[in-house]
Amino acid sequence: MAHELPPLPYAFDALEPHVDARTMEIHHDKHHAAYVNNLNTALEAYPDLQKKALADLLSDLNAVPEAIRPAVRNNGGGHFNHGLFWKWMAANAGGEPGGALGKSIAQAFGGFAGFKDQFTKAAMGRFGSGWAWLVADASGGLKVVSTANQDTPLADTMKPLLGLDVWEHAYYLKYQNRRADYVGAWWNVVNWAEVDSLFGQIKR
Ligand code: MN3
Repeated sequence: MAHELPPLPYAFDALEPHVDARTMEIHHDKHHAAYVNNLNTALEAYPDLQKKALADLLSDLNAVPEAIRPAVRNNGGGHFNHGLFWKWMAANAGGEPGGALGKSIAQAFGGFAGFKDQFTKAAMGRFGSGWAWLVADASGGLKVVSTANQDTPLADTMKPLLGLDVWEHAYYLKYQNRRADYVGAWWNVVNWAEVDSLFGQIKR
C-alpha cells in the first residue's frame, strides 16, 4: 500500500501572521507531497517494505536495502517529520504546557524558559537544513536535540515530542534569512495539546 499525503489539519492561513499562508501551501502541497511521492517510488520494487509502518522503517534503516536506504532516509524521514509537524502547530495556540508535561519540562530544563532557550539554540545552531527536537530518550528522560536534513530522532531510539523545521523552505518567503524571527514567532503556534498527547504515550 502506498504512503499518502495527509491533509493539512487547518486552512493554509490558519497560522497567520506567524507562519504565512503561501509558505504553508507550498510546504505542504509541494515539499511534503514530494517526500511522499519519492518514498513511494523508492519502495516500488519492495512490496515487503511497503507493508512496514514508516516509523519502523526509519527506526531500523540498516534493515533497508542499501540501494534505497538514502531515499528512504531522506524522503521517508521527510514524510514522517512533516506528518508530525503540521499537528504540532495550531491556530490560537502557543503559551506554556501545564500538567505533567509542564512539570517534566521544568524539571529537565530548569523551567520553561530554560527549555525554550535550549530548543531555540538547537534550532539556531543547526547549520543548513534540519530540525530541532524535544524528545524522550529510551528511559523517558526529556532532551533537546537537533538532526540534519530529514533525519528523525527515531534512528537514535528517541521518541519525538515536538519538532521545528528549520529548512529555509519553512520560512524564507516571509522571513528570508531571519531564522531567529521565524523561530521566535513559531512559539505562538505551538500546539501543546498534541505534545501532551505524545508525552502521555511514552514509557516512564
Ligand atoms: Mn519542511
